[in-house]
Amino acid sequence: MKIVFATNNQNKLSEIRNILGSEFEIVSLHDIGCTEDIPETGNTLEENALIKARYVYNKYGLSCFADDTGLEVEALGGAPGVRSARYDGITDHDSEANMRKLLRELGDNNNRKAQFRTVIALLLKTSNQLISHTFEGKIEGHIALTKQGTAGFGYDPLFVPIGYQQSFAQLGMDIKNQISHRARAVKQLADYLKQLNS
Ligand code: ITT
Repeated sequence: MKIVFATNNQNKLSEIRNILGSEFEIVSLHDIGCTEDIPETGNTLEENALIKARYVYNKYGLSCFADDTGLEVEALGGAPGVRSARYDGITDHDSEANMRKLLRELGDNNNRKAQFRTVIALLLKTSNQLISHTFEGKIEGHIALTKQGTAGFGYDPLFVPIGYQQSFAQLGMDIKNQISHRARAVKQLADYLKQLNS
């Protein structure tokens, strides 16, 4: 099955291709000639995932899915959450600046509990209808005192998943892709698509 993954984030793309395997042909925005930065104007992860999927479906008429992910830190009332990409408030997608701000905001707070949450919105074109569905995956953990490791992307050097002593950036892609928020949401997406196909 061929389906567009509406993302400009190459790290997400390779994670999802790796998790879904060869049964699905995942085409990127770049592959369909979409170079726009789709505005994420929603107030929730769900809204933003749907905005991105709808943008591609309306413009290209192709089945697609989009993922919006947030890091939710308990002591910060769930921030950065839906604002994870632009948490430092100055530049979009500057992971180093975002991580510096997160460590600054948390200071020496003992409550470092956090979770990553991914919402995937799917818009699937069938012969007679448009199917819309969302899937959610999360993983709990905590925010380390300092950055650890170099693998992964975004906040991975700061996030230690529950049951582990190392950050996602130390654990590496193979372990992250077995347990992560995105892996859990993608597993539901894959099960749903397989059951539709059968
Ligand atoms: P899209 O093109 O898919 O929108 P994006 O990078 O804007 O890509 P999100 O809005 O979903 O992605 O994610 C917000 C930020 O959260 C993102 O820029 C990363 O810094 C961070 N992030 C997302 N998924 C992550 C993960 O698995 N591990 C660490 N950080 C992550």
